[in-house]
Amino acid sequence: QAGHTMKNPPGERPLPKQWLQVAAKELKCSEEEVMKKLVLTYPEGIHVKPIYTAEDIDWDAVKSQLPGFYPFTRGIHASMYTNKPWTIRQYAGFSTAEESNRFYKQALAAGQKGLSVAFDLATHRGYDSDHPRVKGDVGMAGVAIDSVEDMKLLFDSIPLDQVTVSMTMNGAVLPVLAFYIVAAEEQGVAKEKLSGTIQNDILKEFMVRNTFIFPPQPSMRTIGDIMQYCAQNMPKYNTISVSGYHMQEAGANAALELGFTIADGIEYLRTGIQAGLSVDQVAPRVSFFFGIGMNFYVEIAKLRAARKLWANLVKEKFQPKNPKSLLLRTHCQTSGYSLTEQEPYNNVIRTTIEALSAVLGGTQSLHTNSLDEAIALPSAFSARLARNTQLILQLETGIPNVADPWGGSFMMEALTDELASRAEYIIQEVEKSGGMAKAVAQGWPKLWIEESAARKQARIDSGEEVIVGVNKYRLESSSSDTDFSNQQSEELEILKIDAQRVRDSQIERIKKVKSSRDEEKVKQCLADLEMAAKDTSKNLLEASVNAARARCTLGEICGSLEKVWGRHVPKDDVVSGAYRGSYRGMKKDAGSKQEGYDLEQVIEHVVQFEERMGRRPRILVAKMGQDGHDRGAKVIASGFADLGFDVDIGPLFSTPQEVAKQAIEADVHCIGVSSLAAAHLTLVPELMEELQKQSATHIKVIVGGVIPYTDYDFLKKIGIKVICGPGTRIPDAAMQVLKAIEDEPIN
Ligand code: SCD
Repeated sequence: QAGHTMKNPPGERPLPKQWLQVAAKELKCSEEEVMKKLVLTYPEGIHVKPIYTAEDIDWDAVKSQLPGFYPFTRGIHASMYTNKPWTIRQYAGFSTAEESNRFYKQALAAGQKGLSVAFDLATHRGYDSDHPRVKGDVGMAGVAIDSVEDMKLLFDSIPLDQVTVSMTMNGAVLPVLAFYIVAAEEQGVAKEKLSGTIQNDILKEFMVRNTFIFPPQPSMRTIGDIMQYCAQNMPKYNTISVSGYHMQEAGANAALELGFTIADGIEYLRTGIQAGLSVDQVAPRVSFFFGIGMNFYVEIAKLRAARKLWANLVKEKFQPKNPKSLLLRTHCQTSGYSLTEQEPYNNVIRTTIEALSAVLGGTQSLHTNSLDEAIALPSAFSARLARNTQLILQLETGIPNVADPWGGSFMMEALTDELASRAEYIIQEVEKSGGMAKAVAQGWPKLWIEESAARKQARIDSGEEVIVGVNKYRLESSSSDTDFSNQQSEELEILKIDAQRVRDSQIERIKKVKSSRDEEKVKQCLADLEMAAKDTSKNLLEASVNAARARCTLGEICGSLEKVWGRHVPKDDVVSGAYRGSYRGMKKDAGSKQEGYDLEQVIEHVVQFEERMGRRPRILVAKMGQDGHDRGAKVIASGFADLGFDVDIGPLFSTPQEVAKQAIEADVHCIGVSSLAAAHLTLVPELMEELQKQSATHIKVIVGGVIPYTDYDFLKKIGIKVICGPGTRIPDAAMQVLKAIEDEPIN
């Protein structure tokens, strides 16, 4: 896929002869062996050499580049952080609007500069908190917002003309942005004064994040309408945050993340232009969002390459007049995927290093993850530590005192060019498909990312890619069970949300809102919305703002649009062969965990199982509730399929009853529930009850994902046979499943 090779790319240019001779002596081997040992191949297909020289770069081009100058490789501002540091913008939200508001005010008082709202999954998917499909999701992975009244509470005593707010919302973007505009209006802040960002990036939702509601076409029209409305009414507002972050979280390597994200950006410029705007009305308000993982140099190079690519492509394709149209402004977030459940304090170190990459890469705004995010929602302690990571970088290290300190480094400049060239190849492939909307509809970008994820998992499971404390130098388990619990994780204070209490209080407020509004007005606004959904000459955001003022709820607004557009149902394919193809056999060097199962052992067991039982072990990989994070589910599905399992993958957003029905109909041996959005305590017991009701307790249930240790006992008591936390190797998980199916003791 991304294996495109540049004409003699830097990584393939020969190493200096005199250096090779000395290195061969140091390594006590031949010069060829030096190359074999020290030249590495990264997942992006880039060969990384042990040293770089002036031969690897175009020195004449590099030496004249300055921060603040086209093509902005070195940064979008001339002075960068020497004048103004990046914005510390922590993504947060949980439970009710009141509780999140309290948290935001404390964060601002403790040094945070901008806000970033995490909404719960019910809100993302356009359901009010009283909807039966969202029983387990209300207030769990973000704050519950049902109407403008919730939004007003969320920003109570926070001046929206001074604090910039980012809202991560894509599916239910119309009601949420409308609630925000009306909440500001009722706070006395005119919409012209609002600055901030709405994520509004639906293409990556269809590709990887899955919190869409409507089909692609009306979703793209919505984006055009939002751009149009904001160009007229909210000139300082960023209408989109084109997001690569979720692609990286879903398993994309840096080249894929960069290529697809820039291609998405181009598609959105076209969307704005189609909505009747000029490129200079759209492009300066388009912002970006990248994930920052552990490959230190590559992540810095990625941000430098992103700016250069964007400036070049926008110039070439759209010929803007406003120089601001060429600037790629970005937010970054450290990688959630890189965090481990085992020895969670190591996560502070990982996050610090990733934050450093983002800053050295010249980000405008940054979120640093909390150390406990692989286990549960961040606690007050871990959130403070995460914020302090940025404050220390800004105030204690001297790092902001120099703009683009990596500029002119042979290695960094070569890596920047090579990554840009690989991303450019991907962008060309997208353009050949007719642009990103068409490519996404064809489905291949999603498959490329899933393949990249399966390969990464295989590299981790075989020990080729090291994760300290997980697949190397792992602490001994504190107990004899297989859950690999360890003391550090157990000691962490964990933020618990009382789902029932939050849902009850939201339902109360919905009732109150509905009992005090003008029903005639509500009916009229909802009818107008339906009309706007049909008539493309009407502006959808304008109709939504009117509906928000009349106290229509989020569910009602989305419901009116759904009547016209329907709900999008995703198609699911499982990648095959990538996991097995990338698994190189278990490393058995010092520190490696040697007691896990190797791939061939598990395949052998599966074959024996089939001989004994007359059919292969069959598993249904299920996602329940509104949790669309399906990297784990997809990786398990393709990994298990490569091991010989018969794998069914259930539709996203299923209810426990639907999962039980599908499992019984497909006559599976086992259901593997993947839960990353904290709803397992509500949804898993419901699934167990349903299996009991249907006399299907012979179907074993295993649970994987973000499950706090404190929940293990409860889950085991209700009959969960195996719990696989983050960091569980696929061969080990598969063996546990086989044993559970055969009622053998699991050790
Ligand atoms: C900055 N400024 C400078 C300057 N540096 N002026 C002169 N000299 C310098 N050196 C100016 C800018 O031009 C701007 O002014 C102002 O200072 C603010 O700076 P900014 O750089 O625009 O910073 P900010 O306001 O923070 O905006 C950053 C973005 C914005 C543009 C990137 O879109 C943003 O905040 N994005 C955040 C997105 C986010 O938080 N997403 C969370 C996603 P002017 O305004 O006058 O130009 C979470 C998520 O999805 C999690 C995963 C999941 O849920 O699945």
